[in-house]
Amino acid sequence: MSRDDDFRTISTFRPIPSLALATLCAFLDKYKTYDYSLKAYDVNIEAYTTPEVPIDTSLYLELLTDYIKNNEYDVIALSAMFVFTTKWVDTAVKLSREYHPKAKIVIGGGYPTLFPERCLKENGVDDVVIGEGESTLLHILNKYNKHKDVEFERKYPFQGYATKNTENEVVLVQRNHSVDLEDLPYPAWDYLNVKKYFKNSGDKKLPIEASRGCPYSCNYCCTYLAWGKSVRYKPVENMIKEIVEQENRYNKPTICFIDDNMSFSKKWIVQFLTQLISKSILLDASASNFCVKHLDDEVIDLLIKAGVREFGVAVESGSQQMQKHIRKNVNFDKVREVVKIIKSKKLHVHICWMLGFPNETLRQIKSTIDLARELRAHSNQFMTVLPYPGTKLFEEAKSNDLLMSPDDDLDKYDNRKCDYLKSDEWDSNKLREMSYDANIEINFLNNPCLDSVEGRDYILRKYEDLLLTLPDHIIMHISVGYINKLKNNLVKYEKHYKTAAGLFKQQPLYNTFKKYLSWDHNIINDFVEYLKVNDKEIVPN
Ligand code: B12
Repeated sequence: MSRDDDFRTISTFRPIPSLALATLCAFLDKYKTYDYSLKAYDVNIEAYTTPEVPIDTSLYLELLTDYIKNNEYDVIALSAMFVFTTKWVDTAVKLSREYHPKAKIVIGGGYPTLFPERCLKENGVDDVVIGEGESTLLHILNKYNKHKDVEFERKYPFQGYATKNTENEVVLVQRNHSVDLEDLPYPAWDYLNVKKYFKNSGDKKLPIEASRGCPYSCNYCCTYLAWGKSVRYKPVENMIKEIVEQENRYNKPTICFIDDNMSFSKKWIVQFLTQLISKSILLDASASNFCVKHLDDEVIDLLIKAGVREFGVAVESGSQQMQKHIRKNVNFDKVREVVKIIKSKKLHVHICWMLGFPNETLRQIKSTIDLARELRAHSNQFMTVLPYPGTKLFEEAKSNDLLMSPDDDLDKYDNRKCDYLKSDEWDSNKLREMSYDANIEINFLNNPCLDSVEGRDYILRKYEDLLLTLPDHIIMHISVGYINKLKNNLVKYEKHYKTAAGLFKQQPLYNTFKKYLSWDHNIINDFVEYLKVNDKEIVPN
């Protein structure tokens, strides 16, 4: 785990296998009419070393060097999801030019979709795929091989890319069609080292997509640039077959639906879930990114019956004004209704929140925390706003001179840091403190799971898992100790309270966690009492 000065910003990045790679390989295998062989390599999943800990990103350089050096190829196709992967694109391009000077380099994914010119001019790739990649990649490979496939071109015109002409000028070709999701073969997971990922990460997650596209215009999101604004679905039968195939091949993996808005079409989701249930296919699934506008009693019921045990809704702000400003326009009464339904059915609800929008006032940030406090979801993610380059929010911040650093340094736009925006009312320290305080209070000290025996057992398992990733999280140790005490498991109670007391000796941990000992909460009071009775002093070394 990379340890920076501040415990609160430790990276817990745990990627899952790349659906882009599996989907692209499957598509090429199915539609290519020129013979070439394919290999895929997912640096993220190769960088897992031990179960339960986040990936070791310091291995990227070694992994990329070994792979590029030791493989022969004519074309290397890079997938770069985030803008801050730009430095790794540079590395891969440099290595490829060094070891395979004749090989072509093509790139696709979120970063090139937003910055095609930059990829050509600064990263030095040969061709860029903008947005949906399947058909365009096939066209580019046909171009490199001087191969013509008239039938394929008729079905999917060669569009959605950027390249350089003979004068070295950038040429952009817009896309005015989308891939028919009915044409997508099942992702070719065999190309990736999925079993090694299961073993090394201790996770068993595989992503799956049912749809592409989102009709909304939330100003912090730019997913519509890749997928368009209309929502397209895979046919229900194909989804079911894909799930069955994955379940059989990988012995019931945890299926993660990655759709931006899976329940947008009530007709589709009801059909899909009803068929799953009627075929007795019980998922072990998580589903994120639901929009409360498209959740109701019937859909939630079906999700539970199909095996979805935990799912996330994105509310983002508790200020109605801010909801309007970010163009999310969620109605809080609808949020309250949905959370109530989910909780009444004993389903775990996770809510995503964003703190620190451009020009957001402290009062508005507090309204967000107040709404989270009121809703008492089982878990909440309080993220400070990352003005993602390419979004309207980024443009707004830039034109209002609110960006902290020059926008051409995409490396800086990593998540978890808070130093992006200027404000008269808050700075990055204040924001980090507010979001961490909200996290400690709402996720730990007032977690609704604490109210019942089953709830406590459930959260105990979660915390024990999380402690493998964050072994120095003092409040988590105190919470685990407290729950064990309620369960009359006194050995474990002592062990975790003792560990918590010991961890306070480390200055950075003391700086982060000491303040919470003055908060008036059952869990804290019990721990403070333990310190008193055992004559333990909290002083850093
Ligand atoms: C799964 C996921 C993650 C996973 C990471 C992925 C993984 N492998 O583990 C996790 C949960 C860790 C994650 C984290 C984050 N994520 Co995320 N995530 C997604 C999500 C939900 C699905 C991605 C996916 O698999 N899509 C399906 C595949 C098929 O699509 P694809 O990857 O885009 O690939 C297609 C094309 O891009 C292209 N393509 C891709 N690669 C290549 C390569 C070549 C050669 C070619 C030709 C084409 C090509 O073709 C593919 C098929 O059409 C997307 C939303 C979405 N619906 O896409 C957000 C999304 C990618 N995430 C986003 C963000 C902002 C983040 C965070 C920064 C959030 C935060 N503030 O913390 C973090 C950053 C993590 C980090 N590194 O620190 C944004 C990215 C914005 C952008 N680039 O436009 C998205 C779009 C969500 C959104 N709506 O804003 N994320």
